[in-house]
Amino acid sequence: MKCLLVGYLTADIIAKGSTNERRIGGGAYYSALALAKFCEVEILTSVGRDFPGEWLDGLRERGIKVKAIPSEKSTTYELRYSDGNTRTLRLLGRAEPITEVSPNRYDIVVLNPVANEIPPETVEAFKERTDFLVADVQGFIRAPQIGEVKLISIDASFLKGIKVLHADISEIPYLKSLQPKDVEVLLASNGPEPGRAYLRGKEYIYRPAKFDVEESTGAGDVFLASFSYFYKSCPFIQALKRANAFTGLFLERRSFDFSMEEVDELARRVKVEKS
Ligand code: INS
Repeated sequence: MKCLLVGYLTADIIAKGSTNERRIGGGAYYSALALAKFCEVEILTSVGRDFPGEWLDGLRERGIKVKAIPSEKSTTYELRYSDGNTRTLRLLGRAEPITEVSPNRYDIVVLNPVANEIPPETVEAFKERTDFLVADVQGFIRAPQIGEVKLISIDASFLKGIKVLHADISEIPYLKSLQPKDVEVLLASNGPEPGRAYLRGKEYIYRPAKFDVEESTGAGDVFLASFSYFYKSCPFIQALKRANAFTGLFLERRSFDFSMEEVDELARRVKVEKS
């Protein structure tokens, strides 16, 4: 299966207490790693000359192809955690917007912007490149200014008709002109707390299995990508349970070194009910 991820690869400065760690990140990065367990994966991004070559080599070593639009700067975020699931975000630098569209067709295209890098026209163009377009809301509603991240309301009607849309529950009010029934599946997650999922507008509540985590970077990105992959081949509720389990195992280990047997075993502990 051929998948394309679109969005910035970032330099993340992860601040916990008095410690700072600098590492590769971005919604496209975490979604790509999740999909690379099952699929052939490409990333369309934009990074600056300062972006560490070994980070890109690390992706290529996992078989992930990277097409990077050259840029003056790279996108850099500071993520300051006050506990495993609570953080504040500061944008420190931003690369060029992604206005290029790949000529090829893909089985899945995941649009996962983090700093307003994907304009609505690019979304429209990608509707022609796949029958399975999925997106994360996060980077569509962040103002692209440097400094503490501020969310902005958008006319989200350009997202109508896509297969899967993911948002944090707190992001939903920023989406104007878009109802749950306007996309096939809407996933509204709430960290470790029960989330809501809508299938063609019909609401379900899911209860993830709980883990104590040190940080939750990439959780939504892994949830969206793994749900999309599972939903391509299994029914909605099973895909939802598996994606919750897959994300839980990733957060517990901060790696993708686990088997589908482990995913399926944990998936049995995820509860989904119609609301
Ligand atoms: C992280 C991660 C998060 C996103 C952050 C990014 O690496 O991808 O999902 O919200 O902006 O820096």
